[in-house]
Amino acid sequence: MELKNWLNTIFLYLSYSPILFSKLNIFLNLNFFLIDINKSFISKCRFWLDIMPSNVTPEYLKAEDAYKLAKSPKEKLAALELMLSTIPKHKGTEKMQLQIKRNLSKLKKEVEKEKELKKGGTGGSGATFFVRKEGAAQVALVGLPNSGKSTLLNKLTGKDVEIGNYAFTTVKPIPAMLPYKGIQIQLVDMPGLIEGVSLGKGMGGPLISAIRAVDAILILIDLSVDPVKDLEIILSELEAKGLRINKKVPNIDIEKIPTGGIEIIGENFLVDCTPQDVRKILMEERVHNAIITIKENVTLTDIFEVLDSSLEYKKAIIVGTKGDLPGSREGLEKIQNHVKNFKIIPVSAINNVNIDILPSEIFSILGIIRVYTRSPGGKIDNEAMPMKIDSTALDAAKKVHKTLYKNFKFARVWGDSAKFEGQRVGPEHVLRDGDIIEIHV
Ligand SMILES: Nc1nc2c(ncn2[C@@H]2O[C@H](COP(=O)(O)OP(=O)(O)OP(=O)(O)O)[C@@H](O)[C@H]2O)c(=O)[nH]1
Ligand SMILES: [Mg+2]
Repeated sequence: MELKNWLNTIFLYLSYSPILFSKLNIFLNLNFFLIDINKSFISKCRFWLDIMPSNVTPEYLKAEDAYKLAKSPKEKLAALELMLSTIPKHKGTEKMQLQIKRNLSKLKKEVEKEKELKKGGTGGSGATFFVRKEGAAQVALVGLPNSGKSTLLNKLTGKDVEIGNYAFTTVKPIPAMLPYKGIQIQLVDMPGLIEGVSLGKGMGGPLISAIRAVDAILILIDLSVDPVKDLEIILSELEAKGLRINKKVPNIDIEKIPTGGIEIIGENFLVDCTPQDVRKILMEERVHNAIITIKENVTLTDIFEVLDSSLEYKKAIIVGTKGDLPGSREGLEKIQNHVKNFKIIPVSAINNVNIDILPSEIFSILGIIRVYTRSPGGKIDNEAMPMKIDSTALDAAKKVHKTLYKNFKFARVWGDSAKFEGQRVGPEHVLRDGDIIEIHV
C-alpha cells in the first residue's frame, strides 16, 4: 500500500512537471515502468488529473480503460457507448458527456465512410435514391412504413403511386409535382423509415442521403397508433445522421484569419463553458487563428455544432395522418403536448380533411417568394419565379437574364413591397411574395 502511494506521488509529480519530466530520463523510464506495472491505476490518475469530474463510477472507469486499450474502431465504438451509458448524468460531467458524444459521432462517421467505400459508395443496400431536383423546391414525405405517405402524395399531386396496408409498399423515392400559385413544388414519396435506419437498417444510407438532399420535410405520423413514439424514432434517427430538424443554426460567426490567434467577441454569452473551453475545442478542430463572434446565449453544444460542417438544418412540419380512425383525436393531443417547435396539421386523406391547406403550409416552410415578371408591354408571365426570401430587384434581374442584371437601371413593382402600384425602385429594393416586377435597362 505504501509503495503504491509513493508511486502515485511520483506519477502525479511527473504529470504536473512536463519540463522536468522531459529532462530527467531516469524519471521517464520510471514512468514507462509504472505504465507497465499498473495500466489501469495510471489511467485513473490521468483521468482525474485531466478532467476531474465528480462521482464517476467504477463501471465508467472500466469503460474508459477499455476505450484506451481498444484497437479496432468497432471496439472503440463499443467502449465509448459504454462510457456514455455509465457516466453519471449531472452538471459536473456535462462537458465530459459532450466530449464523449462528439468522439462517438466522429468515430461513427469514420466507420461509415469506410463501409461506404467498401460497398462502392451507396452506403447500404447498394441502391442509390438520388432524385433530380425539379421546380421551386424539393420536399420529402418522411414517415414510418404504412403511415400514409403514398396516399397523401396521390391526393396532393394526382399521381397513382401504389398503396398497401403493409410495410414497405414503396421501395424507392417517387417524385411528383405539386402546383402552387404559379410555381411547382416537387414532393418526394420516400420509402418507410424504421428504427435503426441510421445504423444501416431498412433502406439505410441511401434513404438518409435522399432526405439530406431535400429542401424541407413533411413528417407523416399516424395519429391513431403511438404518434409520440413514432415522432421520436424519426427525429432521433435523423439527428443521429446529422440532420437537425426545425432547429436554429447557432448564432456564432467563425471568421478564420491568417494569424493572430483566437479572439472571442461576446464571451458573456457563453452559458455553460468558459472562453478557455471554446479555445480548446477550436484547437482540437485545428482552428488556430479566428475571430469568434457570439451575439446571443450559446452552449458548448452550440459551439460543437457550428464547427461540424456535416450538419444539415431542415425545416419540417408534422402531418398527422389517419385523422378519421379511432384514437386519432387522443393521438393528436398527445403529440401537440409533446412538441412545441413544430406545426402539426391533422389530416384524413380518406375523408379529404385538411388536404387543401397543405400546399400553402408546405410553401410557408420553403423560405421562398414568388415573383412574376412583366414585360414593358404589360404582359405578365403566368409562371412565377421562385426566389429566396429577401431577394432584391437586382436579384430578380439576375435570375431572368444576365444582360438585364448587367444593364439594370431601375424596375417598376406592383404588389406587397410597393408603396403604390408600379412604383419605380432601385436595385436594392426588397421584393415580397406575389410581387410583379418590370425591369428596365
Ligand atoms: N383510415 C385511413 N387510412 C389511411 C389514410 N391514409 C392512408 N391510409 C391507409 O394506410 C395504409 C398505408 O398507406 P400508404 O399510403 O401505402 O402508406 P405508406 O406510408 O406509403 O407506406 P409504405 O410505402 O409502406 O412506407 C393503406 O391501407 C391506406 O389505405 C387515412 O387518411 N385514413
Ligand atoms: Mg408508400
